[in-house]
Amino acid sequence: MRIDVVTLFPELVGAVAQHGVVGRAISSGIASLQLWQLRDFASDRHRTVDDAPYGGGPGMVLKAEPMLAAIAAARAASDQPVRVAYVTPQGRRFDHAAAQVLAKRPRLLVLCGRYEGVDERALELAVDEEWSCGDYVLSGGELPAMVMIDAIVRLLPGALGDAESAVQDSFVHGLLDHPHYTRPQTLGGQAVPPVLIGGDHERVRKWRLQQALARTWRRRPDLLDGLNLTDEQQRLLDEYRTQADADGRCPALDNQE
Ligand code: 9WO
Repeated sequence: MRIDVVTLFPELVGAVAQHGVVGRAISSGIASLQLWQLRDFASDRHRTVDDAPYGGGPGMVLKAEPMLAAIAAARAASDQPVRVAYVTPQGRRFDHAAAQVLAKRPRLLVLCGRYEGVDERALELAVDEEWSCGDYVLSGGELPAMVMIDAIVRLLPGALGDAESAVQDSFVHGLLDHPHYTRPQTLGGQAVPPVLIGGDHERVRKWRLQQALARTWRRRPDLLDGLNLTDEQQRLLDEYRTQADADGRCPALDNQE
């Protein structure tokens, strides 16, 4: 997969390609990341990319022409067609399902805004889709672009080793992850759940699945609404809820507001 990013801070976005799973995927050729400095597409000798907003008010707006020129250059750098994505709180929520859809494409071109945003006419002319990583305002689109790149690239075939791929399974369920433990066996008076010590892989699998269901039910019941639980999952969740009713509250698993 080829990913192009238009940004005023290519070194910031490039950091995602220098570490860990994404770093390895890019050095091994599974993905490539091409960064386009928006300022290189300014046409005046001061390399101006922003201007005051029509209608007044504070801050600056990124000019349309440099953005459109950068998009044209990035688009033309490969023969394959590409969809242009803008990262903005006004976009569709970028979640794991969206990452799976985008990971099937051969190319993606991401635009990062700064200041108060991009001239709306550039977005209307060139943008095919808008993505939001969450309901907050940042100082620019670079961090959400990096979030998308990380989530997408790790899904590409061969990006994860066997051990890491197994971890992926819990998200494929659409559930929150189960808890994890490593040595020592007791810490601060807290023992590792005994089922994890016994070596019964089937009991471990069921316990982890039940923990994932319990956490999702406690913390993100909205995620369960979108799922069709298997008979086994429904049974494990019912069993947990029956026990939870008997035991009373479980603050550690509750949503912290
Ligand atoms: C600024 C602003 C000020 C008052 C009220 C609402 C406001 N929205 C913005 C705004 O969206 N500024 C953007 C900053 C301009 C373009 C890039 N910026 C950005 C992208 N901030 N946050 C994102 C973003 C993108 C994707 N997912 C989450 C946040």
